[in-house]
Amino acid sequence: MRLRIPSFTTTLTVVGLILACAIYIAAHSFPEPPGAIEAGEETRLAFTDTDGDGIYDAEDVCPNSDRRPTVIVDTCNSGVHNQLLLDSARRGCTITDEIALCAKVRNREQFLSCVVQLTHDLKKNGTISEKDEDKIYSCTGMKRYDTFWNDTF
Ligand SMILES: [Ca+2]
Repeated sequence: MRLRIPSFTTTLTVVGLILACAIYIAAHSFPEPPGAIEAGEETRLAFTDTDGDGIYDAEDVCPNSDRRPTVIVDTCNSGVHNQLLLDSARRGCTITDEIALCAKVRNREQFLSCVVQLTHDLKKNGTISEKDEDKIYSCTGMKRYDTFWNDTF
């Protein structure tokens, strides 16, 4: 019996068919995960500014900012200008957004500590003055530091 060696063209065709099958199976084995962003959706997000603060949603840490003109702490109007923050961690958030974020903690102690940290940062980078800080503290029921630890807890 003679062993017949397949021609180069036959080998190439068989390899091609196997490759085509492998590609077809691979393409259909991994369905798109639910909630994946379609290309068109990505483009829409990139150029959408839901809260109209001038920062596109894709780059906005707070795409639905509270843009009322003054800083509101719960129902208290501090009278402090509710500025839009532009540093990378808070880009597109307002001061009111940040205070609302502070409120998402377990207890009042954590809330006040978060507000103190926030106003410290804002005062340090020149966004608010010490007077502004006092007005925000006043809305939280908190007094300046020396009395803060004694009166609040
Ligand atoms: Ca925003």
